[in-house]
Amino acid sequence: MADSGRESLKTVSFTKVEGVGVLTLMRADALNAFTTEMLAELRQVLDAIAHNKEVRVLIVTGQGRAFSAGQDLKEHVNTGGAASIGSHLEHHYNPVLDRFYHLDQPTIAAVNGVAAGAGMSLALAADFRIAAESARFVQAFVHVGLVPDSGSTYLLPQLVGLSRALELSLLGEAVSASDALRYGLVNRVVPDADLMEEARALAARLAAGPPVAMGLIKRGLHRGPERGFREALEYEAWLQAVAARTADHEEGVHAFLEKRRPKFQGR
Ligand code: T3D
Repeated sequence: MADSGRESLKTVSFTKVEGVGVLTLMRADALNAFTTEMLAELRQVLDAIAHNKEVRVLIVTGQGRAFSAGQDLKEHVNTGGAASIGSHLEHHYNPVLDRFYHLDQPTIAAVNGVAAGAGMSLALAADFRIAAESARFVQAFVHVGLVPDSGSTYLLPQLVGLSRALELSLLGEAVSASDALRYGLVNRVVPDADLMEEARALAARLAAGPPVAMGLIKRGLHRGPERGFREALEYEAWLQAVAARTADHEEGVHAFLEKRRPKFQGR
């Protein structure tokens, strides 16, 4: 993969080292705002990653001083796209967010700067968020007369609670990295200069984990809140049956008994 077609990518870049993929939004001049072209390239790369077991963990970050400013509002003005925003979301944003959120691999948003609108939604859809001290989070939608999209209505209340989600969405105020940590929006805040090093260190830990079980853990926790307790118990039993059939489960048990670190193979 994921390297396939890489040479033709213009608005994002993808690299992979020792099982850790790094997907970088590359429109620094426009604060990495999403254009239709960028969304298509994100979809292309994420589709490839989803089928590439060599990518054990994915880090998403932005080039320059922003993570992403959300939809490129200049593209809307230039193309008159505002008339069909619903359809634009369905065809261009939703497949990207859906793919990213449902990747079996653990994902980390390394939020290097401002994350606004759908840019914030993308960060929320990651499994981990590490924020640089200078990062900010803005539910900017309300400022342009729109509603939160790209998964924010689903993910934001889960992360910060309904009351805070309403406050952030209705006021659209920028949330500092330290407040984001206090609200439970991010997992940790690190000095700007250390962001990628910290993200890679976390990714390396995750890359050593059992990939099949981690994918199943994500499925269980994603679906848990949508199910009643009885259904959750049944789903857990099904997920556990799948995990228990893997060689990695056997390896984990042997490693424990032999008092050594497990070496997981992803099968
Ligand atoms: O399908 C659909 O289309 C609907 C999907 C909607 C999803 C959405 O994401 S809607 C929300 C869109 N995003 C926004 O409304 C955010 C707009 N930007 C801002 O509020 C601020 O720029 C930021 C809070 C992100 C950063 O503020 P600051 O002070 O650090 O930077 P700035 O000076 O405002 O912006 C710097 C430049 O980036 C500036 O260009 P210039 O004047 O230097 O030529 C600015 O216009 C440009 N820029 C920032 N955000 C966008 C943008 N250009 C295009 N689109 C943007 N979203």
